[in-house]
Amino acid sequence: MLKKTIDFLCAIAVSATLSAQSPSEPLPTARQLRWEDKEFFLFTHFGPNTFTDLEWGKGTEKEAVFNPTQLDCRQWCRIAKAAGAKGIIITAKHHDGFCLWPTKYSSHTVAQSKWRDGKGDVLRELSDACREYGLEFGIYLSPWDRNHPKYGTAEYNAVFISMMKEVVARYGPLFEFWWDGANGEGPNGKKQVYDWHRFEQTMRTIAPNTPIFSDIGPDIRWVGNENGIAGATNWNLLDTAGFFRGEGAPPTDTLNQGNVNGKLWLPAECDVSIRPGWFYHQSEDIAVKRPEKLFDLYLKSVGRGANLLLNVPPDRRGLFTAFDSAALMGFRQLREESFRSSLVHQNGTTVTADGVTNTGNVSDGNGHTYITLAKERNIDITFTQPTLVNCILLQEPIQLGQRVKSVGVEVQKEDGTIFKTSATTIGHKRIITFPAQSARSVRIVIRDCKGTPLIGEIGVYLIAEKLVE
Ligand code: FUL
Ligand code: CA
Repeated sequence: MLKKTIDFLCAIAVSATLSAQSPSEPLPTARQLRWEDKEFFLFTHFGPNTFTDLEWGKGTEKEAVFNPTQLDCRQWCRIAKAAGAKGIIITAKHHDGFCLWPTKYSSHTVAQSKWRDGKGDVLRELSDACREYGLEFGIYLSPWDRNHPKYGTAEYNAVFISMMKEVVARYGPLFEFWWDGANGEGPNGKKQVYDWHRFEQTMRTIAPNTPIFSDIGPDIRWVGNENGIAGATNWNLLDTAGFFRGEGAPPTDTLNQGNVNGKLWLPAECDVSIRPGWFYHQSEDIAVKRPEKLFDLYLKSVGRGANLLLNVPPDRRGLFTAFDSAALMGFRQLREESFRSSLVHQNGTTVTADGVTNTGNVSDGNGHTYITLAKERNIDITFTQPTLVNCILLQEPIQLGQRVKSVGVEVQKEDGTIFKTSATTIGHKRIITFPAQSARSVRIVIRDCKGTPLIGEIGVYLIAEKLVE
């Protein structure tokens, strides 16, 4: 509770320095705000499945199967960094129970494998490499464990807690901790009754700044699918009362869209793999998603106010393949080319809104500085000459809550007619694309909003036609 209060006060302090606008609750904590600004990071699934060609290992695999021949986490980081990802989250332990670090609490780990004579530690290597490359480091730890002898008994909860403590102490600080909702049977044929309450308390005590992901948070929610697609309407708000992780989770469309009047701030994370599977399978080398597909997912995740967690699995060498790396570089290039320069910065372009004097706040590249639309709810971007546009980027200053329910875009065309399109929520970011129009001006109209509309950023772009739906 004390922690919640402190986080709340931090969020208020951030907003107070920017303006005296009153917040629209619920608000993100400082822990969530930091996370939301990261937007795009990598997931990586690695373990015995990489070598057995499975997606869900049985837990009976011999430790010797785990034997990458050229493991190099610095190679993963170089590629992640070059792709513009802000961090990497790794499956420290997947459902098969194999631990990528030499834990004291299991005998099914890298220490029992032949890899580096049992002296290897993937988490050590990756966390060090992330720090070296200026990337964030995060951990996925599956509660479901098909190997651990204690799984399916009350004692397993203490094992899981010890593992969490161990990885946080050894490899932290972590920018995200990932709890998978899957809960199947273990070696004794029983399902575990997870002590989520203790798990949560433990994490809050040992890693108060680390946001936790699960179906229903407490900090980050699942988006309801594994396709990387957030709802076209996406509230950072959710009601979780009466729901649980796993089978008792809210309906997937609720997770996908959030609740307009939800009581908790719970932003969505879109987890999706660059390949059909989560783990590496050679047969899927030909099915790596193309840069255009990744860009489309970016529009449907980050461009709908969620974050994108893109899985890139290392192969049996322990390296990202050239297929994945090429796709990531192409993806980076498409984002860069598209969003390099906003036409709002084009010479002579003006931004006007009735009663607003600080319109520079919507084009300073900082989503947290904003303008207040206290009178008219229109913002006009006027060019000195007809300008081709097909993409609008909007942001709300979410430190003061999420407000906009409906937004219109009206392009005053060179021929005097008006092209209209619209979207619903904005939140952290909204990217709207449409067929290119020759514009004299663009009007943003806030049609429906909870309280006074606040707009943090407006970007206007002409992106490659093949990227526009
Ligand atoms: C799911 C797991 O069952 C998959 O194997 C994968 O790890 C995915 C990210 O989460 O619940
Ligand atoms: Ca701004």
